[in-house]
Amino acid sequence: MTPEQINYFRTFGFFLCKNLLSQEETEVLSTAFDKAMEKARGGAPKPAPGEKRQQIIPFFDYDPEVFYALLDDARILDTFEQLLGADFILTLSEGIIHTGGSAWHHDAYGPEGFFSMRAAIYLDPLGPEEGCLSVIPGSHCQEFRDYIVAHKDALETLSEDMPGQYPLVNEPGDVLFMNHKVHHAALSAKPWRRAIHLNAVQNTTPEKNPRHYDWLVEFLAGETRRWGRFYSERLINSAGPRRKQILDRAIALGFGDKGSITQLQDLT
Ligand SMILES: O=C(O)CCC(=O)C(=O)O
Repeated sequence: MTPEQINYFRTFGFFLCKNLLSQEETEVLSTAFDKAMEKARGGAPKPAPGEKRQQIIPFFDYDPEVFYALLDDARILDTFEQLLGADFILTLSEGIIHTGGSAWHHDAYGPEGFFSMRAAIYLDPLGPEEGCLSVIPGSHCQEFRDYIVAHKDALETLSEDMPGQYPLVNEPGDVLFMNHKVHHAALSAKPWRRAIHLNAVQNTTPEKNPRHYDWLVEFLAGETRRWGRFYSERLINSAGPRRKQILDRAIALGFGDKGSITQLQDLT
């Protein structure tokens, strides 16, 4: 990322990298995604419009060959590193088939000066009609966020009319880097948007910042309770030095290789 792009991310809370992946790469991901999600459903048909979305976490062991490559991809890792710091921590991978839109919300909300984020790869062309993700730029900032959370259901404004919303029109190959604190929504009921998420968080120590550290440990503990073990043995054992670095800190803190196995994890 250029310094201007980093400033953009810090100011608005997101950055959409257009064409980060080639069409060929996206096609490989798309085919692997469909097979992986079908495998995760045990061959059952995908959920119908309005039914619960299919969300597989952790996801990458359903096709290590294709998906692990994302964890070793300098285009993604360099960006995480520039935004989160060189010692950032990988958390969970996700595969999602949406069955409709998403209401306005934010995800994990770290204390002031500390944050987690996602890289989202939407595999389909998506405009507002198809439910491309919309964000409220700047809503990662505490005071703005607190007003939105306190009043968003009492604004007499339809979700679709939320002021300040910015639709992130997607073409396959784009990668969205987004602070988990940013308010976001998908404002169309159109089903079957397909997304891959990679999640990551900043690192810290009790000496550097006890408040950030306590939040980090509780965040990792909460994600483990909710979704299970982050990394399979295979994901750990096949790691080169760079991937190893983004796994090691969670493991050192007592997470990452601990927790229940909730999805396919190739343990050999
Ligand atoms: O509907 C979407 O694409 C976004 C889903 C989302 O933000 C989430 O799962 O937290």
